[in-house]
Amino acid sequence: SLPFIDLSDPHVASRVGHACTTWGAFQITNHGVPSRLLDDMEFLTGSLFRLPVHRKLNAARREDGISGYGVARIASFFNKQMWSEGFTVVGSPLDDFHKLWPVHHLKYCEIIQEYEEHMQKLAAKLMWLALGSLGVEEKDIEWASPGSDFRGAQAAIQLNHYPICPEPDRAMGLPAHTDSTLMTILYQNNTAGLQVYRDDVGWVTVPPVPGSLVVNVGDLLHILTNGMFPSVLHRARVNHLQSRFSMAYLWGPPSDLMISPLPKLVDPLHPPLYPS
Ligand code: AKG
Repeated sequence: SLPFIDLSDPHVASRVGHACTTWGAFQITNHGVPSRLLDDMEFLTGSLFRLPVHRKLNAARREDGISGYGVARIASFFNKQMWSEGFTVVGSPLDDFHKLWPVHHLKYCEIIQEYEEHMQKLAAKLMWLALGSLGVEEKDIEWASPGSDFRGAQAAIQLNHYPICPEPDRAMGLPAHTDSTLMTILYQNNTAGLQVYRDDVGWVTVPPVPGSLVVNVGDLLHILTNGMFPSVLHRARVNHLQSRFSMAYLWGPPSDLMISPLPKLVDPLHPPLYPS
């Protein structure tokens, strides 16, 4: 099954490195994100998707928009029906949230902001654990600043809702895809649905463990590590008993930065798999 890593484990760096190399994904506990905040996020997500459709459409994603209500952005890559609805937050959700909840929007903005702050720190920490396991240091990454932060990193929060589906075997919540991020940190509520793929074992369900988070290697980290870390193929299944929510923190580099294999991870035995 997918590696389950306690971030307070003294061998955490090698565990994260091993999970990134073998699966491109893992689950974490003791990650420092308060469970009260995860509950708040779940509450926010539930309240959002339970709004009447006409209210949700007030905050609909415009055709070229990256934020707002509508099918997940990745949807445009797929020509398949998806049994889900999504809402993407990029930057301040104030305008959209005001349209959704004319009265309570400020409270929800605060929750999102607090979540974003925790996720940003956690993403940087996981990134250093993962890259550190390959011997990569701060000086090897131009956009890393002292103190281990990543300058100008871009993030989005993708909220997903998978309603009860009468014929779950004939539908998919989200079809198989890899994330185009550096890293994705996902919180799933207590309904199973997420599956990850590995060639030798096929599709594996990632069981929801209360309070834990799932971390996925995205395409850009795959490129940055010159293929050392695979970006994990994953999908979300639906079921006929319970609806399901998930909250993905999509984390990437500054949007104008070109990502190529780190010179440190390129040598005659490991020629660059991608152009620099
Ligand atoms: C995504 O938002 O890209 C996901 O893959 C979500 C997966 C899930 O809902 O478990």
